Amino acid sequence: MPVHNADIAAIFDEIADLLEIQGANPFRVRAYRNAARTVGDFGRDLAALVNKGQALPKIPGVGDDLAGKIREIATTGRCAALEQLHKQLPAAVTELLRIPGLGPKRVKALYDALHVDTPEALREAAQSGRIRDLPGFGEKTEAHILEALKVRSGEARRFKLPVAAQYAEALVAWLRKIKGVKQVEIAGSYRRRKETVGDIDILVAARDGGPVMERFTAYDEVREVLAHGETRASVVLRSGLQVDLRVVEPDSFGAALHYFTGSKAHNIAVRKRAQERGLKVNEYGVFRGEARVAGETEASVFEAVELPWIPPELREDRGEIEWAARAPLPRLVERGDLRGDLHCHSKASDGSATLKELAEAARARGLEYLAITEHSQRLTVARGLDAERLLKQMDEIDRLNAGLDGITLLKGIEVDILEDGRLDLPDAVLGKLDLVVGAVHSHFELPPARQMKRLMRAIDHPHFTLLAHPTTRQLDKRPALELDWLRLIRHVRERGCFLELDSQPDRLDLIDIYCRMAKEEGVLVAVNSDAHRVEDFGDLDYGIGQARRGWLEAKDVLNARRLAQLRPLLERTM
Ligand code: DGT
Ligand code: CA
Ligand code: CA
Repeated sequence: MPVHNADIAAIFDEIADLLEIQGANPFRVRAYRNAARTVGDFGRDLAALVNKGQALPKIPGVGDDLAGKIREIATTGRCAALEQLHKQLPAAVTELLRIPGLGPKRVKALYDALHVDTPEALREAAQSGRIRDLPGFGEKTEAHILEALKVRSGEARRFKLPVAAQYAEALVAWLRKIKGVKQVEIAGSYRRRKETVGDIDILVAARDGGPVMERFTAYDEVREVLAHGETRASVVLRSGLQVDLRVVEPDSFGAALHYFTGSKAHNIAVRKRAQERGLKVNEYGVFRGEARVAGETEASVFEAVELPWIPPELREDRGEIEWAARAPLPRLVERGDLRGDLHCHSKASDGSATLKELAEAARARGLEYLAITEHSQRLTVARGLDAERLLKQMDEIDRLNAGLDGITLLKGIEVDILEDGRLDLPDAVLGKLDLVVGAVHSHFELPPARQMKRLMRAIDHPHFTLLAHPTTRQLDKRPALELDWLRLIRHVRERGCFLELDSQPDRLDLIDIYCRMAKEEGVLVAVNSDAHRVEDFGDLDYGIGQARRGWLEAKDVLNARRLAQLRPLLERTM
């Protein structure tokens, strides 16, 4: 591991923090702090110099002692003086220092007043409300500490969208029934359709917050009330999902909705834009001096900063503000734009429905075509099809299509991409299909260069059409493949192929940022259900959410084409 100047600076900073907590000589503390700053900003790589055997240059404020420590860190990556301090101070102190917003002064105050010397003791102190009463601390800091401890212990669970939806929608329905409640919306990452949410943020418009708070904290799913104030409360539901609730005056609802929808980065950028116009934005409204100029609706907030309303899925500060300021935003794809679905499984492999049941369910969901794409022979656990069974299924599809009204079944396969990039069925049979969906289901751990070669080779296959769940990520289970995605996407375009956005809520793959890359490179994305049961067509809503986060419009989506427009696109010409 190479040691950077920033690493040396971080060690000096931590030494300064720990010395300060110990009550060491302030000059010594300052010497470390100053050295941290100078080294952090120093123009040349100090570790590289040391490791090449060269003498350290003269650094202002760094005497012999500190220069020795720089050499030690540069060669070993460690610092005995820091390790000594770690031994002298309880582990909780180091833990506390890592919490953003807690500097050495506040850590020292916590340590002196509460004598917490383990992370458990610290958590216990926060949970029993002993931190909020210390001078200079409050409920907010206390909650912050608890949250940070959870993150550090890996306890902070994120919930997938459908799970969060299940709890949140029921709670919202219940809140809507409270007398005096004018509006209820879920804000936060949930509204931005992020694939997982850390907690649920609910916003209520009402003149009187009291009754709302009473009802909310008395909801029978509540396991623990973390905070209960006049206009805000936080609870943990039995499922472990945290819910933050805010009650605002109806006049402020739009401003509050904007604020709590976030993302934080987006909010900061909007606030900056307001400042440039002599305005102030917060959760209560937009203000010029004392005068409120907007806030009742979200659109009024955007208008005040000379922007059109920006869809929540775009609010990640990924250029949406700059874009909206100079040109109309894309009209993001909607579920109703989808004409078909190019990926599903029947009983023939690992699905639970017949072809006919799938066709009828897809038609009931407003689709006009559906590609049947069973697994291929290699995937024996999923009863993958060999050439013979696939040919038989193609005949069955012909027979079914003759009798079906309002929907057409397409002949496809989700063929395994083998370790070396070959496809798991003979070319002769692949050539007879309407489309070939290729997927990686094994050997996720190949070195990136080999993985890339494997995928490129598969895409080069003359019958290849669509790369299924391209990054292969599964939330909580498997990380995305680390590849040069720009290069791969360009290869897909050169070969006249397409990428899939698999709508299963634990995949949502293609990931938003690569959707946008595909759009910019002119590669169409198919938003598919990957249904294994008739109910799974409902997952298309989640796929659409991710597609919108990736800035996709209907024109960027392969299966937003009518069947007649789709057919020529499926013909490989390159
Ligand atoms: P999550 O819950 O981790 O999935 O993500 P969010 O985005 O729902 O974040 P959360 O629940 O912490 O806060 C909800 C929104 O409130 C967030 O998206 C923006 C706003 N917000 C929270 N803290 C701050 C802050 O310190 N500054 C600003 N400008 N906005 C904040
Ligand atoms: Ca949230
Ligand atoms: Ca929250």
